Amino acid sequence: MKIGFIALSGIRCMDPELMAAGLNLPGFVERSKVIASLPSLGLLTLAGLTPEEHEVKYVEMPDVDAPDVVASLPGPFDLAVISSLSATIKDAYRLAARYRAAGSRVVLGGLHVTLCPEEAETHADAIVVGEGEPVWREVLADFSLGKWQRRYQARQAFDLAQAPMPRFDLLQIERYNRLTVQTTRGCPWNCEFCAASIRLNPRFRVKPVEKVMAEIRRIKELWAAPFIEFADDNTFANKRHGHALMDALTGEGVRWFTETDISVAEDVALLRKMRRAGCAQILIGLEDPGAGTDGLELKSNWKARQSGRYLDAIRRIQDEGITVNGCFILGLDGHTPETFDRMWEFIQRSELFEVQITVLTPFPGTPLYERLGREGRLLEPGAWEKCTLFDVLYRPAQMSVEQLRAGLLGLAKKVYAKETVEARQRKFVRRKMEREAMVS
Ligand code: B12
Repeated sequence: MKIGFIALSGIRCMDPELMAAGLNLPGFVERSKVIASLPSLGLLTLAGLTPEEHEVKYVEMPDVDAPDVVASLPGPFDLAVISSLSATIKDAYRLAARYRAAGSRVVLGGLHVTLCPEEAETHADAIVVGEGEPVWREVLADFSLGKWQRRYQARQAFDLAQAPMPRFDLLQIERYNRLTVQTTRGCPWNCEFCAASIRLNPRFRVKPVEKVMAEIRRIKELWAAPFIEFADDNTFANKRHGHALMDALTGEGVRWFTETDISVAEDVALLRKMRRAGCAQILIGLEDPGAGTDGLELKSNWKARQSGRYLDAIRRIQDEGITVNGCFILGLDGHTPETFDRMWEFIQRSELFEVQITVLTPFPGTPLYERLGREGRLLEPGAWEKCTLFDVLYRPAQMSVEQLRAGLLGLAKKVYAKETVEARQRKFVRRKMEREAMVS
């Protein structure tokens, strides 16, 4: 078969005022420029599992309604394979309809399809719920024979020791300024709002270090000194794996960025290894530096138990020369119109190198979505295109929707003002120089 792996790329925000304020991704235009071009690792992974008898192509599609796409769909393909996030699912459905009208079969999978399978099923020949690897060869074999199921779903969590090599070679490498590699899947915590890989499968797993290194070396064959983003939810949740990974990465000449939790601050030896192994920055979901985190993490209220230590933990990480991108969520149930000033004061005191502020987002299929639904607080159920982390989709507990929007915008203008950003970054550099002077 001729198979097209189609990624709906780019970033989204539906609120024009926020968009104009440059809030269209983690709050800062620079990072949005950097990461907006990341490829779909899910599709590259499935391409890596696709038997050689098939002809495969990877297509990035930033705008499914662009005149050139409408005039001439990339292809023709016997099978169009489309990945889904909530914000772009309606684009995916329109595209699927066009491919089907043109005679291609369409398979849909990914996070949104997993969270809303009944809806997705009406837009495709087949859907895959959950992780793709365990069922992908069966899907292809069935389509090759012309007899497939409407829905495929893995029975158990995929063993990352069996992970295929993603087909990085299908990419036009020069289009990208970083590439993704996955080192872990899932997260040991269960935050009410989380719409990432714990929704594909709740089990936290690590990929064997030698597999990760093989992927990195494969990338280096295509791009000598790459910048890598680990497509993980919590890279250092398993400290033993983290240490082993850092030992293996040291000396590879790779710079990288990742997401993890605040517990890295407790392991200074790991932080030192991370720095030596090329860590450029870590992103940490702090969510709120105070009482706002209460009840957020559903297993053991872990985040609420950490939040009192944030200042010290940030200092400890940054003192090891690793910059922290601290992420805060606005609109939690404990938040009032006064919260924005409290956040601002904390951000200033924290000396965080980078900051990301987003609005609480009820992604479908999350415990948060269920709860807000039960409480009658969802404003536009089904407006998946607004699941961008910047658009307000629910009625906050202690303020109006407009107060939340205005508070987000006001805080963003302060946090991302050129002089504030520069001052934050200067502080990091100054402290680094002071430390180095003390050592020498
Ligand atoms: C890298 C990344 C991006 C990249 C690349 C996105 C892409 N095309 O994959 C970029 C920067 C473009 C991006 C953009 C956005 N992102 Co993003 N991103 C991530 C990140 C950090 C990693 C995703 C990843 O690579 N996972 C690893 C791969 C292997 O997993 P996977 O893609 O899910 O694929 C597996 C399965 O889902 C399945 N599968 C996937 N697709 C298909 C298709 C078929 C046919 C089949 C059979 C199986 C299958 O098989 C794969 C292997 O098991 C996650 C957060 C995280 N830490 O996970 C957020 C995340 C996915 N992003 C998110 C969001 C909100 C966005 C944006 C809306 C932000 C914005 N405001 O613009 C945009 C929308 C992009 C778009 N155009 O659709 C949310 C999505 C939540 C949701 N349920 O929808 C996440 C979870 C972050 C969060 N804070 O919640 N993102």
